[in-house]
Amino acid sequence: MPYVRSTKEILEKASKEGYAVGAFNFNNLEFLQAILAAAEEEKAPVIVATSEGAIKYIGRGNIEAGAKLAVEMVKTLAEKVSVPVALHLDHGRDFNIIMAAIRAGYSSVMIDASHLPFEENLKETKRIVEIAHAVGIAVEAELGKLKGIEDNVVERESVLVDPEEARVFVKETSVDFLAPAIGTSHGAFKFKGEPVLDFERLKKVKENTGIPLVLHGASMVPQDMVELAKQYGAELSGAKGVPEDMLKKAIELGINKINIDTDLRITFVAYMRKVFAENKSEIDPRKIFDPVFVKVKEIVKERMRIFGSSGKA
Ligand code: TD4
Ligand code: CA
Ligand code: ZN
Repeated sequence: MPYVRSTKEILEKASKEGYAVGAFNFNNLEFLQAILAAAEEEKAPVIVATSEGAIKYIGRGNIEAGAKLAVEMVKTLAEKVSVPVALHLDHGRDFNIIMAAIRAGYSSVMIDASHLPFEENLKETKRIVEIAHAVGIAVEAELGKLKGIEDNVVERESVLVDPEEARVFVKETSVDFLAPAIGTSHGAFKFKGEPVLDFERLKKVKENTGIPLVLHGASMVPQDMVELAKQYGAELSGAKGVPEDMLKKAIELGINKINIDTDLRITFVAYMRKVFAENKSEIDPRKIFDPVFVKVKEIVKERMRIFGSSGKA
């Protein structure tokens, strides 16, 4: 099915029916193909996302070219599957990149001005919403900051989303989706001790806003994958992600979009290492990639089942 014009189409259904749609990051054709093959096999709606860095990478440094090629790749491949596919700009900070994505035909953009003071974040978000809505696409914004694992408790408290601010922010900006910081962070090292997410805060944000919420930094960092990578020489001590029961609880409390990048990266790296180690004289990149991307596809399928989006297309 077709590339969806606005990510809103996908997330409004998820919100009504109480499940979450995975937003999976890609930087090249093979990752994108693996994600879409997983979606097709699971009959799951899917969001594929590029960071600003991904757009630069795809465009070999040229932003306009990168955004355009990303759209072209996604549209071409979306025509060949039966599930709805949206393309999203993840963590847009640079106005020029956000505009390039909108012009190129993305289904939604994130304006990440969460590092700015509340009023400025609100103003920036409102400006992007006006432009994006004029062309019929959706906008995601962020409140609070994704924590670093070194933050102490006092700092942590101050960087998490304020539910009262969320109410005002959504009303004033008309933003379509909101990413509330509730204790996750990007990457493979999310928690120093036990994983903790602020579910009370999430619940209040949902009550105060009523719109689809987004969980960033949601990779599970499966320990078997970490062990596999380590077995073949990776240095990943202390790698830890969000447990499955916490993801499910977050979905129950109103998360409808879940961002996953690290789980794909770690699966890719673990199996690349394994394939290299086991096939020392193989020099055909296709023979190296094929078994690796089967594993990337499998991890995407697993996530779709956990998020409840399987069978929802
Ligand atoms: O928003 N994301 C994905 C972040 C992608 C970063 O890409 P660059 O390296 O190009 O900047 C997430 O929330 C993913 O969270 P995860 O838990 O998978 O790290
Ligand atoms: Ca941010
Ligand atoms: Zn993120």
